[in-house]
Amino acid sequence: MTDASSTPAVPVTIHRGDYRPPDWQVPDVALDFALAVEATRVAAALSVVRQADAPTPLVLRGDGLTPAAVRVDGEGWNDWRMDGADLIVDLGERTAATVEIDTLIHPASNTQLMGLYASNGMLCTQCEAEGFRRITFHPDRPDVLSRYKVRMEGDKAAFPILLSNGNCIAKGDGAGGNHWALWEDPWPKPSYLFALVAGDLVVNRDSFTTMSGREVELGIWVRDGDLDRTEHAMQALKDSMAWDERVYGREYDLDLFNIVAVSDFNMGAMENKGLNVFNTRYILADPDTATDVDYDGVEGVVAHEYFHNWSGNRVTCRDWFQLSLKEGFTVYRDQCFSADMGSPAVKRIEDVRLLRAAQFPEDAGPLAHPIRPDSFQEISNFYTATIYNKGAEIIHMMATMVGADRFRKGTDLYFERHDGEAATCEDFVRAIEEGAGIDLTQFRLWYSQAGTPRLTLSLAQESGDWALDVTQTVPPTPGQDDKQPMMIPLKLAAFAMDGSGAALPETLVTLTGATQRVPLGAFAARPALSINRGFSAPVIVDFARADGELAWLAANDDDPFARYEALQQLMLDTLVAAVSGKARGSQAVIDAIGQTLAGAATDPAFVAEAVLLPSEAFIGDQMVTVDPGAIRRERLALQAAIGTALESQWRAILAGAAPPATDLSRKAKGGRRLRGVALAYLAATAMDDVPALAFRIFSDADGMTERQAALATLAHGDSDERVAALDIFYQRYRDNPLVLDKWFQVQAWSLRADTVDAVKELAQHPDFTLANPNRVRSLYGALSGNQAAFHQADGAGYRLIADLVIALDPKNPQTSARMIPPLGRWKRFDDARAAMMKAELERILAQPGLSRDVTEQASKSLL
Ligand code: 0A1
Ligand code: ZN
Repeated sequence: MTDASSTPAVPVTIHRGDYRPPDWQVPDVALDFALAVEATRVAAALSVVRQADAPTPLVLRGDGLTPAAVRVDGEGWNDWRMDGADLIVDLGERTAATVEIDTLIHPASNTQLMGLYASNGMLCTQCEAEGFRRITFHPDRPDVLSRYKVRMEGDKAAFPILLSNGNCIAKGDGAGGNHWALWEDPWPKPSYLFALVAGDLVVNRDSFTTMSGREVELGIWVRDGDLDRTEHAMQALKDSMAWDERVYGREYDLDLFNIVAVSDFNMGAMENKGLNVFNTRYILADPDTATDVDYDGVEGVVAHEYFHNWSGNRVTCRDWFQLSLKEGFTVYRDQCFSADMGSPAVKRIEDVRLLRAAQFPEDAGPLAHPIRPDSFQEISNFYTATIYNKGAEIIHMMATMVGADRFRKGTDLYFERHDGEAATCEDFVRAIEEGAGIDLTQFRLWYSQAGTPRLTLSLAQESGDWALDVTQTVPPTPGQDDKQPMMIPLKLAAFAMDGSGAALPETLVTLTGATQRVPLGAFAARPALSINRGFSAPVIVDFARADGELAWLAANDDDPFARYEALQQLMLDTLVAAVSGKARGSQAVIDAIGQTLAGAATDPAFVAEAVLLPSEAFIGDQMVTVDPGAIRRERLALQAAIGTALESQWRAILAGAAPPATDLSRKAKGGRRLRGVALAYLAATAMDDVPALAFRIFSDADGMTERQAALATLAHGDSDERVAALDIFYQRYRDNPLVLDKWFQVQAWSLRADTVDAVKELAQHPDFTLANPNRVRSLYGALSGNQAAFHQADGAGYRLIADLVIALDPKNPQTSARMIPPLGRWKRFDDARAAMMKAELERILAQPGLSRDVTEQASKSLL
């Protein structure tokens, strides 16, 4: 039996404009847990203080709870009632009271993984956004901040380690093989930052001395056997702590910082005060089992959660409409950190690629919403690429406009002014405005208008001088038909291609009008324009440029991001022409890639990114009606042409030895990445020796980056080596869940024509389970990211995803709802596909007892 039924499907829409400050504050919370996997008793004592002028009942939110007892100021209390899932306590004329409530919860049957749940025998919590109300009755809104004292007691053998937020202030043995611990967190916090962990864990201990000389004890807690895979996370934690001091002047504020890794987790990780809880995927890494991408993921997520201590915890959100206040800013901070730790250009390319893959489609579809939404039904559905990644771009633009020093003045003011408060996006903008000295009146539209602005550019000549004409439009999105022009910081430069050296050096132009003319200066002939350098604004640029101009920029632009963009645009133009039957030859692309490869020895990481073909999905995004089959065919054809034409260069890249897997330097990682790209280009050709070559790389690999790249390449094909490699990989890693996820994933990513059937079969594999979100994502998430497979003409891909949504919803609505958006892109496809996609959404909605999460996503996806 599962308990998802506690989430009602009645679609109630919550509006940002309806915000009212809480009637009651809760300065102190004392929790007492009698822990057991099947049933845990929770005794809560809330000190409540009335904020409203007139008597008003205390509303405590609950989800699936029944109060076993209610006491007020120590006395049994009968003046309470249930209102749906919530508890209403009438406190009469009182302005303050202590309200005690006992509840009984069932961690083992909590398959939603929200609230207190069991994972691999251990107990852990996830409270953001509204999980605390599944543990005990509470206002459970982020503008109610409390000091927490947590006592927990449980079987010492089952739960030798007992952790919560803050510091452990007492512990001891209890009766019947029990032991207990008392934790206290001195910092007032909202309930979504509460955490508790109890289990059989081992720790990697270290310490960090803060800038004011305080010693902080660090602990990363994992299951026995995983300890030797925690070192990278520990290093990332220490690097993050030092970085936040250096770059933002922010110091850690407790004597203890714990991280716990759990294998069943809906998201990446959670920033609970002093006790971060992580998906194992973002903690565990060693060269044998983790790729370089995995290593970077660990570093980035550890940093992200750590940075939340200031941007999120010390200054939290007033309400969930302000989610991007903490998430956009924190993503921006972790992006800058990772850029500083590695290659800024490569990091920017990766971030922009992710934005275009995940956020641009969201902004162009039925689920589009501003980074500060106006309404929602289920807040879990709003942990989106828009809130996170577009939110980060909005902060990035502010930082670009004012420069690093003034931006720091703005953030200093923000932290100083709002420390200990639950703030709004408006508070942040005002602090930047005042601290950095800039007028952001028009810029605020980025918070309220959804949709990706589109800039249409053309060059004009005015008596020897050149100028750029810019028109901006913001497309209509659900509920927002008419848009106003935005304030857009656009970095540009212009170069003479004639060897004269004439140039307009990098300039930051702030667009404010619907049309604008930007003077470029005198050039003897049409200059090459380097536009949106460093991706200074999250916009789409329409600008027709000749292949020669793009090739020139790809080779000569002084901004590496702009070089990358020019080559990508050249590839994209070539591919879009081919898909629309207007083939124009691949020579320009081949020459530009050939030239870029000349820099492979100096900066292999950049070169590897630059020579990658745009994804099938991104090619589709350029078309009025996406033709998945033609896109796959033409992309593979271009890949094969490049593979053949530059064969000797690809083979030269693969000829040398791979850098040792233990070498995690920028150069070594780049070298491995480029080898993976070279192998993929060769594999696209029909050259006979490629399967054997890939198998040799697979077998000789001393680490997971090379091994996975070779396996993924083989998985696309039809060779005996494919079968052998998949089998060897499975046998070797069948006991390692994170690596087994990769085994599922490479098969679901496959370019083979039978991938949908393969996924269907893999879902029956004994190692497949719906209980683990990582496993679900590794199979089904990979399939819906595989454009030609998901959009297979007979609709089998759609059916498979809809079947999954229906099967998973009763167990884990949050993870189920996250699988829906790909089905909502039906407007972008031909009528036959659109009809099948809509039919699947309707079939989902016809299920009885559907969760609020899935109901909201599926019904909005049909609009
Ligand atoms: N605040 C976390 C993300 C997060 C949100 C909801 C969760 O519930 C399952 C878990 C994590 C972050 O930004 O990392
Ligand atoms: Zn976050």
